[in-house]
Amino acid sequence: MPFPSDTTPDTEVFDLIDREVERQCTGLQLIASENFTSPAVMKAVGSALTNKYAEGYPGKRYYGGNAIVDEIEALAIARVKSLFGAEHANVQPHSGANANMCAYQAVLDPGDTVLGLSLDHGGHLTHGSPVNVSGKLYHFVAYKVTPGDERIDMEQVRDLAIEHRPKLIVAGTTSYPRRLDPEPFKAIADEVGAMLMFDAAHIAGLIAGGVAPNPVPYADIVTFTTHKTLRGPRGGCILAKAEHAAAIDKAVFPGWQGGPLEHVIAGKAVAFFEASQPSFRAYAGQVVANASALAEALVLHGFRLVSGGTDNHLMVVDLRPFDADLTGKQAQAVLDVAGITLNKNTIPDDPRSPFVTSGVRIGTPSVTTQGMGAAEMGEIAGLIARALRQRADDGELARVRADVNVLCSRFPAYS
Ligand code: DSN
Repeated sequence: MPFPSDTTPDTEVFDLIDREVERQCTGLQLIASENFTSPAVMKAVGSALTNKYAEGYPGKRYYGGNAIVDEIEALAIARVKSLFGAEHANVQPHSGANANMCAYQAVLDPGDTVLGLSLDHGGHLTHGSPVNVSGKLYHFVAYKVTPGDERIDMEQVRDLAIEHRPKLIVAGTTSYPRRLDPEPFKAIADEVGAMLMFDAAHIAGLIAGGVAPNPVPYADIVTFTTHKTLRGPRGGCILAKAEHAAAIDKAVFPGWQGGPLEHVIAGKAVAFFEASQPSFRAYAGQVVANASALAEALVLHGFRLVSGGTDNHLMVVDLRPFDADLTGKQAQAVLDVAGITLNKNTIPDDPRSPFVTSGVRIGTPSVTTQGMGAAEMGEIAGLIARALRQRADDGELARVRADVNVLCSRFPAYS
């Protein structure tokens, strides 16, 4: 039987997709957690694998017809274990948040004590925010960055660990611009008899590319998303020491999830292959170099950077020295008009609410995928400063928008 859309194409949805592709390709994508995934990854995600139910794991499924799907999932598992040097991998989590909750379920009981980085100091909702299920199910104690250098306060982590004796310490960030070293976390975890979980969502691609330290040798469990610096499809992944393998797999299925998204798992397998290629190391290095270049250029335009700069793919910009009246919310809206997409972000101890904020977060994974380099980072800083300084002038915002178009047309994300 023909499909209805064979004769009556769904122009409504596909016109919207075309418009979104145009938005992505004609504007600057500076959200630190986004990227342009490859056509090969998108081909896998758009494949007939979406038709298949495969509850269970390779060789142990609850449905028939999974011989090929088993090979695909086994390939994804083998590739990611090899990429990060892990003993065990589960590639089924639908997202980073799911991966984290599954990891907790695998090794914690409700009410157990856990240390995690405070959300407004660069942590994640699933690191114990009171509005998230992680904060409701477990007794999270938050550590912070220091008021002085705005870097994670390892003395405080140790003091809190000694005081609260957590069962698990979570290292990991979503808006932290500095190198996250797993070794000192492991030393503290060992000192208090805690397990260590490392949430590498943001930096998985930097780790795979050899420009950030690999937490796998140190952590009991490493979780990450596959769509940020790693440049794969939207999804999550868990790596673990062999001793946690059975508990992790049980927590993912049947604990938290039902049928795995095998089309996305195929996309993950493609992304793991791509991340193992020499060119990906060059990419990861350029992401970091571009972030440094952009950070330096922003400082020259009068912005203050949280912690004074960046070691990774992102920076958090305190807008107040540039313009005391400018909020992160306004900056995000103004820059949207100018074709520059980024997100408002709290700065440590932000006096404004998380919905308003005094800062923005900027990342370089997407523009680096497009092939931009240090010269373009200088241009981008100038465009951001121009738009924000003259935000009341619609004509100037339109001129910035036109300049953004020209810049992006020189670096097409997709041919
Ligand atoms: N939404 C992700 C980010 O932007 O960092 C975290 O989940």
